[in-house]
Amino acid sequence: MEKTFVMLKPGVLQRRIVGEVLSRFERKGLKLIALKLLQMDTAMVEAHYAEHKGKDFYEKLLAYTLSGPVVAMILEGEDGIAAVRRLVGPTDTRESLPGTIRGDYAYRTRLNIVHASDSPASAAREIALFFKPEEIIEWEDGNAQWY
Ligand code: FUP
Repeated sequence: MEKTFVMLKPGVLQRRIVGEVLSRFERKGLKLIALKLLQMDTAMVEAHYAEHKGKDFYEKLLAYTLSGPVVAMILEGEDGIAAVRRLVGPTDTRESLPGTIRGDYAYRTRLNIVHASDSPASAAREIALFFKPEEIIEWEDGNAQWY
């Protein structure tokens, strides 16, 4: 089982589609083990997007991410990181096909609706940035016995 971090960006709250987007992950069968609504501050957004510092889209990405609350979560599943990235679709919204979350809900790359960890190292870093260990609840999956 692999844990991955997902963040619904401020546009999801603005559009009142938190439930819809969250249900995409649930319906696929991923297990939700941590969830919170939060308003990030500049230091936290800078830490989260440190790899993009200096790029032409960085300042706008920061401003957008700070523009309202986000919903942060940890999802768990077999090959969870890749499974979630497949559901989310490519970063560039011109390439994200209908059926993926970005393909269905996002027109612009800058406003691409969700963030999802892209590697085990990013998942570990992002989970630690957003959640304390006691906020993660490892509940029993009743379907696991049938895998
Ligand atoms: P992802 O891992 O799919 O979230 O993508 P990146 O980490 O490469 O990019 C993070 C965010 O930067 C994207 F969600 C949107 C923004 N971005 C742009 O605005 N323009 C770009 O060309 C690339 C990324």
